[in-house]
Amino acid sequence: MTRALNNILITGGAGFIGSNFIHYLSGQKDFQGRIINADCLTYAGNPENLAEIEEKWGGKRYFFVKANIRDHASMKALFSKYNIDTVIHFAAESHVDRSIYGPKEFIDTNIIGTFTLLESARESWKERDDVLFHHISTDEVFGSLGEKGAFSEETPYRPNSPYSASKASSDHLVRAYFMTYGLPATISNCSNNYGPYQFPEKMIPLMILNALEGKDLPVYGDGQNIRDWLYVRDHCDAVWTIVNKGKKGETYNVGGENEWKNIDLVRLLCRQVSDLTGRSSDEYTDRIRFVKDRPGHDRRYAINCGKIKKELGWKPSCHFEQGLLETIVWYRDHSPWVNNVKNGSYKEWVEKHYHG
Ligand code: NAD
Ligand code: TDX
Repeated sequence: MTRALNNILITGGAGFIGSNFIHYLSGQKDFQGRIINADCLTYAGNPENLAEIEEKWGGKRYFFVKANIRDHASMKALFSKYNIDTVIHFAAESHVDRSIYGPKEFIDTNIIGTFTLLESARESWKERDDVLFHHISTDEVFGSLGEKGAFSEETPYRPNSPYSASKASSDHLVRAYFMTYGLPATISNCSNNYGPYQFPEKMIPLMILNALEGKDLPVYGDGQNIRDWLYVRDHCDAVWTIVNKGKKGETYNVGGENEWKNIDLVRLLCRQVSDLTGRSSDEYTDRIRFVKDRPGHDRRYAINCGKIKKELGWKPSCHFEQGLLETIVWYRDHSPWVNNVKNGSYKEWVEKHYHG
């Protein structure tokens, strides 16, 4: 049975990866359908990221709907109004530090929200099998690695933060809906993303902006924690590959094969910023500060993405130093976006465009 792929519901499409995905999808010649972006616009949601898409396709092939995935009636109405045949579920509370200081939103959105969306899909799709629910998840569900090895699809779940526990729970729900109700579903567990439109609470954009603004660069603990970085466009490509070719009921690990100790990454970033500004690299590295560690800070993540490479033919393609440099240049050249995000005035843009 081929997949319909005519009316794609993207949840959380105004966030970092979701908006990159919508940009990516709008450039795919094999896609001629409609995109419905449902996002409740938390602090992390900024539909200004999609101003060009709105301009080009708004009301024709692109529809923004301000809606909460926890609201069953709104979700059901969306499925019916737009005849949704594919869900790509990005919406989540995504920042680990926030989950430590306020876990409730993470439980509500990541667990209850995913459950509500699954129920809406099940009720709307009934026995259809030309549909797909693709759930976006994280490598953090697997916990922390020692010095060697990498997470595979078979690695047992051992989440350590409220964020990763809530994502683990949502993964289990998606799997259960496939096993119990036969809901056509796939899951991807991806490593750390970086690139344009990332909210500047996450490490890479935070370090870029602090460096450009002459502020301190706060590295947690001893800076020896390791993350596997993936350019966001490569992630989008992996998601689209799975949505087109992934086998229902399967999970796919997605990673950059690109491990960096935090401190080494920050030093590389200092060198690249210094090349761009012409100031000495020491001016930036002198601003590195080792600060109090994150509680429960996972030591190392690394992804074995052999399955998606072998079975679906995807692989990461962006070279890290190039991707990082492009990201620095993007933040440097988008100061209105940065200012709007930092002072919250993009909310006025939202009011004007969607409530005015
Ligand atoms: P983000 O925080 O930038 O964006 C999340 C979006 O979801 C925002 O637009 C927000 O308004 C929306 N949202 C939140 N709660 C909602 C709700 N209840 N109803 C409707 N919309 C809601 O997140 P991101 O970094 O783009 O991450 C997207 C997905 O990818 C998440 O599921 C995250 O767990 C996963 N992921 C992220 C990374 C990463 O490095 N950022 C890596 C692996 C997996
Ligand atoms: O100021 C900082 N200093 C610092 O040393 C910040 C914000 C982070 N860090 C460290 C903590 C991590 O080891 O940098 C690393 C990356 O931190 P984050 O950008 O907060 O990402 P992480 O916690 O690894 O989680 C991210 O990747 C997996 C996303 O936020 C998650 O949504 C995704 O699931």
